[in-house]
Amino acid sequence: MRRIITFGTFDVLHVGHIRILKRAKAYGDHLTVGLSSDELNFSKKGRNPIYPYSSREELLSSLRFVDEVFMEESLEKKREYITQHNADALVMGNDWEGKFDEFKDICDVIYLPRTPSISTTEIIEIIRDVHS
Ligand code: C2G
Repeated sequence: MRRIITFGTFDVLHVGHIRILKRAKAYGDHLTVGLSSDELNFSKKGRNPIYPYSSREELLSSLRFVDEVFMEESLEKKREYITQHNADALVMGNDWEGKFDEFKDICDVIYLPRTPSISTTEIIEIIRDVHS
């Protein structure tokens, strides 16, 4: 069995998230998602996620191509998480191109093209504009 791991916040779930998760799963048989804690998201993006961790976790766990979700508490713990979850491959969107090459000694590291023209930030801005 080939195990895949990916990481992200997956806030305000959209088709870009669905596509990367589906494509990630296609590289193996089991997909684990390291889902950023609310605190980690705040430290990465300077704002709280729209959906709290429990809702983001419930949404991702409901997807048929996601087998397991755990809380990513620190960006510094990737090596530990990859090892703990026995991952054979780490898959990330290519906004992270090159950033995780240091893990090539313990697993395959694969970057996939992002889905163009959609992001959580853009969705938030559109909704904000509609209401202003
Ligand atoms: N993504 C995508 N296409 C989009 C938007 C996002 O393919 N239009 C991908 C990103 O490349 C990423 C995943 O969806 O692989 C999750 O995106 P985010 O929730 O924005 O994740 P991020 O905040 O980049 O967190 O440790 C790494 C970080 O936790 C990654």
